[in-house]
Amino acid sequence: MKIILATGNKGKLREFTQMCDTEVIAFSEILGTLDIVEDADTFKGNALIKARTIYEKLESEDYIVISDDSGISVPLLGGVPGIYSARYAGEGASDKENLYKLVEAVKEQGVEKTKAYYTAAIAIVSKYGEYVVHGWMHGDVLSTTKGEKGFGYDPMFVPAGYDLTLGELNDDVKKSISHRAKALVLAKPIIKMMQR
Ligand code: ITT
Repeated sequence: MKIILATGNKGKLREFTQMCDTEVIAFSEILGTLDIVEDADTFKGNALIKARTIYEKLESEDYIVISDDSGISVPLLGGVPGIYSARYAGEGASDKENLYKLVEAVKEQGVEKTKAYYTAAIAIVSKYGEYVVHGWMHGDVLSTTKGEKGFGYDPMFVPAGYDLTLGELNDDVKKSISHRAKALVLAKPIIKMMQR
């Protein structure tokens, strides 16, 4: 069974491709571009919406669809942007616009850094059913950005136990500790079970 990734986010696609031992195909290669309305109020709900939508559109039992709904939460700001991370600076905002809006919000609090965490919900949908697993990465967000690696909010995020941002750290570090990597560890046995 082929694994289809229900994401249009190039950063996620790159990370999944690096972390999966088997081939993963972006849904756009089969279905082209699709606008999926993510109107649930949890990461889990939105991950399920994405995986189910793509699975139904593929109209074949030969696929395992995996999706990722993720975001960053800053407790000092009441948990913002959370599930709204992709549209924090408005509908259709770029990664950079979202990043700089969060940098400004942290700056307005008069601090140089504050606690934050990333959440990832990965949904796995196939003829064998629907599953959702989660992973988290804790650390600090800064009132500035450093480095260009990763994507999204990575240039302002310092993982717990490190002194550099994910924008500065080697890709291998993120692969070993990220919210997405941790959720994928839980997703892999489910995917393997479906492939048997
Ligand atoms: P898909 O729905 O097509 O997968 P998306 O970018 O809209 O793509 P989400 O709705 O899950 O995905 O929004 C996630 C946002 O959270 C993403 O746009 C980033 O801004 C941020 N984010 C999630 N994981 C991240 C990571 O590992 N590093 C940096 N930012 C991340």
